[in-house]
Amino acid sequence: MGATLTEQVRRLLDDCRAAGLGDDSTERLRTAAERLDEPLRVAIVGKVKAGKSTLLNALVGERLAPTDATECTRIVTWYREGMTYRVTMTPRNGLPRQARFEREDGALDVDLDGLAPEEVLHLDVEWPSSALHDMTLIDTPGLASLSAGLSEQTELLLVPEDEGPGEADAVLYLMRHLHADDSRFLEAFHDGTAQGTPANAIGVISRADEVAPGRLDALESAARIAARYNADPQILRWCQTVVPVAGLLAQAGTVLTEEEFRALRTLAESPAGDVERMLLTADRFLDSEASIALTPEQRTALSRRLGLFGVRLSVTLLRDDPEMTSARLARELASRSGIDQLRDLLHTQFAAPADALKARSALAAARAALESANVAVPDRERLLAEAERIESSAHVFAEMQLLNALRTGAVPFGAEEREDAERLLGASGRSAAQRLALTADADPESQHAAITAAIQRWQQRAENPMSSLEQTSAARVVVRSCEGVLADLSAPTGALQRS
Ligand SMILES: Nc1nc2c(ncn2[C@@H]2O[C@H](COP(=O)(O)OP(=O)(O)OP(=O)(O)O)[C@@H](O)[C@H]2O)c(=O)[nH]1
Ligand SMILES: [Mg+2]
Repeated sequence: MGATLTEQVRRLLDDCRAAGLGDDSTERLRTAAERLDEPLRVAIVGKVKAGKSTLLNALVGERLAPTDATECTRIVTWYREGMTYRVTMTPRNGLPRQARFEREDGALDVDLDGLAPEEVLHLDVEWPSSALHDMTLIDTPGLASLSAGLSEQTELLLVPEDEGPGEADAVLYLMRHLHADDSRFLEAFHDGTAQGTPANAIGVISRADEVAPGRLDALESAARIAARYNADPQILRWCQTVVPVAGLLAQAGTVLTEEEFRALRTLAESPAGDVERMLLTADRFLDSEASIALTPEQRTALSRRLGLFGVRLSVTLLRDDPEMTSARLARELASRSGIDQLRDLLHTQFAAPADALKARSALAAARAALESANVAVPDRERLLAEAERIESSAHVFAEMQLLNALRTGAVPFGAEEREDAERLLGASGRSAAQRLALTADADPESQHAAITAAIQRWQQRAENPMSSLEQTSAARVVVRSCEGVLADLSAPTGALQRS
């Protein structure tokens, strides 16, 4: 078997370093090589108060990122798996240094040692957490508004300097309000960058429980809105899919305490009429004089922890099932929050093709270093050609590129063909069953039949004299993806997953 994509890219980076492209490049190439061994980096971005830090906590499974208006929410903060609990602060001027921190109700409270948030480039949190094993998560300061643009540090994450890779391999875009300017909001991140393609971005309708205020079916409304987004070419230009997530509910689901559970039970057992009235608005819930055995402090805590929707939902669930335990309630909240679906997506869309996404970032680094190098460097042309060769020979890049082209409408197919192509290219997951829209336990014969039919279908599309040049070459890429799936299905172990 030939060298894997990662091996080829690693060799290219080594060769570039050996070619002596200059001091700046050496450092960048070294960083790029190290990145190949690291977990995938996923940045969470969105407007101010979109729910970024809350979602990060829900993904990690513990309260960690501060969610209130502490100064640390204004600093880009990396959360990565570590052997020990440690926070490193990189000041704008000066060397990185270890920072002291406390945990306030779970959330980290980092001592900036007298520096203002603006004077800190980023914080780096190392945390022993299996959730961070495959993915480093990066919390970013909220965008004040569309026109204000990205903060300098968020920009570095997403928008590469001189054509190199951004520091993040993939992005979650949180959108809270469903305004007409949503797609422009997404566009703002992508402003002319090669990195900003749908292959590495997922859109999230965050704070989904607030989509239909006061309604227990808010999450269904949010799901309908997400479905509309998923059919909107303007949105799909920028992210491969949009899902609704109620981060606060998901976070509550991971850290519901016995005390909170008891308070919710008290509410569920109080006179229904009183409870309904007090749950109409947040203000009423906090101020109500109703004779319910919860102190104002307890109500404040509940509403902060679960939101009004979460309280209402919990009360309903507890009333419906008097046997409900704290653990089951927590699971119920988490499963309704949409976080599992997002986790699955992160896995199929980011973690499974992580090597490809990282290789893509590394190739961008190599190319940037080569292009900015002195033209007199003897090996420059040869290495540029090698970068080109790796890029064009790795089918996974062709798949990503075609997915992007389909999304941006650069290759005009009808809706049905486009969906078929996207699925076969791995847009809904990279396993054979997912590409073929079969259930995971589909027997080998049906998989075989489905893939053979797909090959035939797309072969014909490629050979159809009515197909345009773009359509023909797109169809060839799809055929090649299908052939790869067929090869895996026919392999003796049968279970090799293509990457
Ligand atoms: N109802 C509801 N509230 C949420 C949800 N997610 C976050 N919030 C609340 O929204 C506020 C902001 O949440 P954060 O997670 O700090 O949002 P952020 O995007 O990190 O905010 P900045 O970093 O300040 O831009 C907090 O009061 C959260 O409790 C959600 O899913 N539902
Ligand atoms: Mg935040």
